[in-house]
Amino acid sequence: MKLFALRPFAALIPLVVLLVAHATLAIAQSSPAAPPAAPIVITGADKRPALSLNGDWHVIPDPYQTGLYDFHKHEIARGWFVNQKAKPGDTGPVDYDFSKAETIKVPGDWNTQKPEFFWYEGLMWYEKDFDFEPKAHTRTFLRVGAANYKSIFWVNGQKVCEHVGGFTAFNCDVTAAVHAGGNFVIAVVDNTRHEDGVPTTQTDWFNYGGLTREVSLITVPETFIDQYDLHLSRADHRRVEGWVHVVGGHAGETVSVEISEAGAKSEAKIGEDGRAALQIGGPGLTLWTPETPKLYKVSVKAGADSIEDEIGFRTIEVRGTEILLNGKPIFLRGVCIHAEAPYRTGRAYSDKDAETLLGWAKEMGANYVRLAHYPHDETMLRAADRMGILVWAENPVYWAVQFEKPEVYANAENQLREEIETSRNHAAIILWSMANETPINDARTKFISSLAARARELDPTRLITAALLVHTDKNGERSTKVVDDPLGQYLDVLGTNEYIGWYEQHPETADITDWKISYNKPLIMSEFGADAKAGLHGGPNDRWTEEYQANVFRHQLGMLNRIGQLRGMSPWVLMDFRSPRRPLAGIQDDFNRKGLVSDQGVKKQAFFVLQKAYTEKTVGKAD
Ligand code: GCB
Repeated sequence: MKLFALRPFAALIPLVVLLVAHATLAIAQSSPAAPPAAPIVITGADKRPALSLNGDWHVIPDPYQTGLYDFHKHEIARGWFVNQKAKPGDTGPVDYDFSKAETIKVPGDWNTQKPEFFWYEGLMWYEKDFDFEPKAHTRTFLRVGAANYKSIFWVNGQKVCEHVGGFTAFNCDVTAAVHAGGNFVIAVVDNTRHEDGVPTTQTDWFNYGGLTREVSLITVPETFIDQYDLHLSRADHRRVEGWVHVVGGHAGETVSVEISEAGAKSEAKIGEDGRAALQIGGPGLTLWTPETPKLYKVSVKAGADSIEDEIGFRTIEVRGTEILLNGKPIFLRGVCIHAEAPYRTGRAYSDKDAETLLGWAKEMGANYVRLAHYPHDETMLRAADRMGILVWAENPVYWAVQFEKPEVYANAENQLREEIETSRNHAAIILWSMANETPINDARTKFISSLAARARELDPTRLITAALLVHTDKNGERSTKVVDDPLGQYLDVLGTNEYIGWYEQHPETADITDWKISYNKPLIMSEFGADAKAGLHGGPNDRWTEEYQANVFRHQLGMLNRIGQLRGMSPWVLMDFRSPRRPLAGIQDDFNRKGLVSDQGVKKQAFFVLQKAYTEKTVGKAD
C-alpha cells in the first residue's frame, strides 16, 4: 500500500519553496540515522491493547520557537530540550527543564486548562515519562488521537515522526526508539494558523491547541493488520465484503474474518499488494439501522496478529432524489455538532462528551448528525454506531483555502485519506463531506472534485457531499434560492447552507422563498439557524432572544417542507461553541450562540420546536 508522506518538517517553515531543502537539512543535522517514516493509519487502533499515555504531561510554551531554531534562526538548534532531557550533562541551554515545568492533562486542549494559555497560539513543548517492556518480534506505535495543528515527536531523544492536520489520528513507529525500563516522549505541538493551512486562518470556531485526543502506545506483531474494510454488499444484503491489508504479509498467506454470532467465517489469501479480498456469504445479519443499531463482534486474523472490532452492517445509496438505507428511503432528521465539550467547553474527547452531545440529538428525535467541520474523535463515531445515529463526516476544507496551490491540495487530500482510513468501518458514517461553503471558481471546483474522486477511490461504499453556498434571484416580493454550483455535478448528495432570518432579512422571509435546484439529486439543508442567548426572552422579532430563534425555526420548517427533493436537514447547531469571531459583550462573549442547547446544557425554545417536528415527523418526507 502506498502511503502518502507529507514532507517532513515542511509545515513549520513558512517558505514553501525552501521546504524540501530545509526539511532534509534539519533531519540530517538532528539525527544521523535515516529520517523517521511518515506516520501511518491503523484501522481499529482504539481496539488494540495499549499502554495509555493519557494523564499529566509537562508543558513549556515556546512562543519564540526557541526549541526549533537558534539565535540566527538556523534550524540546527531544534532538539535542545531533547538533548537536555536525554543527557543532562550535555552542553545546551539551561533554561528549560521539563521536570520543573507545570503540567496539563492529555487528552485536552491547553487553552481551557490554564488561564494564561487561553489565547495562546504557537509552539507548546510536551514531555512525559513512561515505563515500558518491549516484547520480542513486535512493533510498537505511538498512537496520537489528534494534535492540533502540526506536531513533531521524539522518543528517548530520537525523532519518530511529524504530522500536519489537527483532527486526524496517526501512528508513529517507535519500535527502534523504545527500550526496557524508563522512557520519555517529547512532542512539540504548534497551533499557529496559516493562510495556506487546511483549515486556513479564518474559521468560526476556537483554535484549540495541543494533544487534544488520547495518546497511547500500541504493540502489534512484526507482521500486522494495519487496515481493513468490511461492509455489507449493496448487491446482496446477505453478504459482507471487503479487504484486509497486512504490513509485512507475503503473497499466499491466509487472512480470516469471523462473525461468530452470525456463524459466518471466511478466509482469503494475501495478494502481491499485501491485501486479501474477502466475501462472507449468507450470514443472515440483522442490518444496522437507527432503530436497531446492531453491532457484531468481528474478528480479523492474519498470522500472529488478530483484532476484534465491533461493526454494524448496512448499505447506503442514492436513487434519483432518494437516499436509501438498506434499500429503503430515509429522511435525515438531524443537527450539526462541533467537537465542543459540553458543560466545561474546550475540545471534546471522551465517551461522556460524545454520549452527552449525541444524547441531546437523540432526545430531539434526530436520526442523523453532521459532525462539522473536521473529523471528530473516534469515541464520537463509536458512540454514533452504538446509539444508531447516522453521520455526515467532514474534511476541514472550510471557506477560502488556497485552492490554487498543489501543496494545499496534498495536505487536504492527506487529511481526507487519514479520516477515511481510520473510520471506514463505522456503520454510522454514510456521508463524506469534502468541504464547507467554498467560493465558486474553477480552482476550487478542480480542487474539490479531485478530493471527491480520491474519496470514491478510497471508499466506494459511501456517498459524497459538500455544504454549498446558494444564490438568490429576486422575483418581486418573492425570492428564489438557486442551487446551481458546478460542484454539484461531482456530488451524490447536495448540501446547502442558508441563514434566512439571521444574516438575511426576517424570519418571515422564509415564507416567500422558493427553491430551484439544478440537479436531480437528494438535497440536505446542511445549515440554517439563528443566535439566541439561553434565558434571554422577548418578542418573536427581538434578535438574540430564544423567541426569535424559535420563530426562525418555525418559518424555516415551513419553507423546507416545500422543497420537493429535500432528504434531510441539520440546523446549525446543537450546542453553543467558542469562537473568537463572536465578541458581542453580554450576549456572545466569544461564543457562537446558535446552539439549540447552551454550553451549560440549557435547552432553548427552538430545541423543542425541532423536537416536536422531528418526533411527530411533521417536517420532511415520510420514511
Ligand atoms: C456558517 C458556517 C458555520 C458558522 C455559521 C454561523 O455558514 O458554515 O461554520 O458557524 O455559518 O454561525 O455563522
